[in-house]
Parts: sequence; C-alpha cells; structure tokens
Amino acid sequence: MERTYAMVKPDGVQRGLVSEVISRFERRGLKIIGLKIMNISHELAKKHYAEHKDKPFFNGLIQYITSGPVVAMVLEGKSAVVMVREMMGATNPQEAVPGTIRGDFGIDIGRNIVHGSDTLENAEREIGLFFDKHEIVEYKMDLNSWIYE
Ligand code: DAT
Ligand code: MG
Repeated sequence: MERTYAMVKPDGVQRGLVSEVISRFERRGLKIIGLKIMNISHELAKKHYAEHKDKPFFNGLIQYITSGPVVAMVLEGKSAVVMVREMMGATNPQEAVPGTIRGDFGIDIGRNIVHGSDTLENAEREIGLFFDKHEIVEYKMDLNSWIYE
C-alpha cells in the first residue's frame, strides 16, 4: 500500500478545520498511521519547501507555515498520493472545485489549509522529515475488506 504525507496548515488549525480534514481522509478509507500536532521550525520549513527556495513567495510561505501549529499525518491506502492531492484540490483555492478541501474552505493561495505530497518520492522524503520511525504505527484495519475488493 502507498503512503503519503499530509498536514493541516496553521490556518486550518486556527480555523478549527482539523477534524473536518482528518474526517474526510478517514471516511474515504485512508488509514491514519501517523498523527501529531507540532510547531514547524524554520529549519524544517526550509527543508520541506526546498523546491520553492528561489520563488518570490518563499519567505512568506516559510513565515506562514511556522506561524502556528500544524497537524501532521501519514496516510496509507491504494494510490494514496494522488487521492489526497485530488481531495485537497488545486493549489489556488480560487481554482479549486467545490467538494475539495481547498474549494470548500479556502480563498487565498497563501492560506490554502492543507498540504499533501505531490509524488511518491516526495511522500517518502516528507514522511522522513516529519516522522520518526517509531511514530508510525502499523496495524490491520478490519474494515479493509469493505473498502478494497
Ligand atoms: P501545493 O501545496 O499544491 O503542492 P506548491 O507545492 O506549488 O503547491 O506550493 C507550495 C505552497 O506555496 C502552496 O500550497 C501555496 C504556496 N504558493 C504556491 N504558489 C504560490 C504563489 N504563486 N503565490 C503565493 N503562494 C504560493
Ligand atoms: Mg507542493
């Protein structure tokens, strides 16, 4: 099964959307195997968003993602990376379709509520950045035969 990294960003936490976001992933059938609330250090933020370091919005992005606690999670399921990305919606909430998290709760690109890894490679990298091995809990979900054929 595939694993991906997702997080409720500081605006999502402040707006009380943690349970809403987790609930959507959970109800879809994704298995939560890592979950915690944490503050992101500047150092971790820069590593996480390294691909954007030369973009004009980089400093603002680092400021935003370190401005309050985030809820970090590891989700497991078939095609988890793509599924989470589709459930999040387009990066700019103005372009995100209703029914997606950003399309239902966001307006500005710099306050888009959730993060989800964009590739399997980045998922592995980001899970490694945010979670120690012992924080990932492997277990059998008894519902699996009702979610997967
Ligand atoms: P995503 O979060 O959908 O993977 P991304 O990796 O391209 O999007 O960018 C990371 C975050 O940076 C994104 O969630 C919001 C912010 N961002 C992206 N493009 C931006 C822009 N043009 N102006 C301001 N912020 C931007
Ligand atoms: Mg991205």
